[in-house]
Amino acid sequence: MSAQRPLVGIVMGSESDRPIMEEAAKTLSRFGIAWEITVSSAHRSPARTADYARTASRRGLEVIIAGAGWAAHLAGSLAAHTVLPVIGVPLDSSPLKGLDALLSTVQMPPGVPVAAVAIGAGGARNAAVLAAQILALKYPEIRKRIVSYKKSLASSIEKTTDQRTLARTKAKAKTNRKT
Ligand code: RP5
Repeated sequence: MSAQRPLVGIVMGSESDRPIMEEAAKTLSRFGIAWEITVSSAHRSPARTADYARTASRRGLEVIIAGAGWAAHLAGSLAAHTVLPVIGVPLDSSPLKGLDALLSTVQMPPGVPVAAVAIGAGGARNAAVLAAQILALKYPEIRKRIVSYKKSLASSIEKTTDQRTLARTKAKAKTNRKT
């Protein structure tokens, strides 16, 4: 795998989505996966969106992550024009706080799936992890990084639990000394 060739295309509906969608980019970088990022809107620039999806595979992309808010049709529009897997990130940019985007992203008609993740920054991060897991089927070095990422998640939970248990034991010992 070349470190330089983008394997994941991140598309967002508006420049205003960038701070959230950068979470996906940061996470991909942590896995050593090259990415590209651009703005395209299913509603405001439909031709650009269709063109991006139609040319994605021949440009070397293997997964697309699409983040949009309001009636979010970006991920679905991209999925309609490519055979690549598309992961949709619903964004909280409307008065409905992303619930509209969640339903628009996840409720794709049978035959044209979008893998919808959680609303907002957590979803953007998960989209990158899911993209990495898809790529790991083909690239053993990405698989290794996911295995160690999973181990680090587990040990961070164990560490917190151990620290809490230790604090409780100390507090109990202190109370016992007083009585
Ligand atoms: C959506 O509308 C975009 O994905 C963005 O979340 C939202 C608002 O866009 P702007 O009006 O800030 O450009 O299409």
